[in-house]
Amino acid sequence: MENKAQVAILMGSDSDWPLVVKAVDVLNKFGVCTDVRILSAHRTPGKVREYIQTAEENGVKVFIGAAGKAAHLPGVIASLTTLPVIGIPIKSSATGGLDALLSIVQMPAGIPVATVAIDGSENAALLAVQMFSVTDESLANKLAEFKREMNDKILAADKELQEEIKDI
Ligand code: RP5
Repeated sequence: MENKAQVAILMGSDSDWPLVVKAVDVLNKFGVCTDVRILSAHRTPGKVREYIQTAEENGVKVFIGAAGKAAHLPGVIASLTTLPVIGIPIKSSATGGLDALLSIVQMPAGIPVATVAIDGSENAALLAVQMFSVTDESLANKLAEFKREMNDKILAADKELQEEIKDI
């Protein structure tokens, strides 16, 4: 396990990585350390159980689980820990990711999984950052700056649009 990882990210298959890497990028940008593993609720159930226990012992505070199809990984992680779990439904089949979304979001009472949009890796990472920012002022400041930048970007795009359409 990566030393001092605060967030453990598990994905069910290497085919999920092109989406999951976006979450890793966001967490890196905010200086949040990650441990990233390919472990499957269905194909390597024993290893998932073992990993969750080790991750907790090593100080991980938030889990992110990414999976497609019958996406049980985030729910299984949540069944094995009391730490917050964020699920990313991955679009990987004929149903456009709806299968994964419903598999992740429809958790039974008592075992919550915070579910982001289909392929919503960036938001999963930002949600984890927000959780840490509750007790970390420097992260809270970075998030505020991130939001200011988004705000400015949209306003700049709007200004440009107004210029473009004024003579139509
Ligand atoms: C899930 O099934 C994985 O998370 C992946 O999104 C999907 C397809 O897996 P592969 O067949 O590409 O390994 O378990």
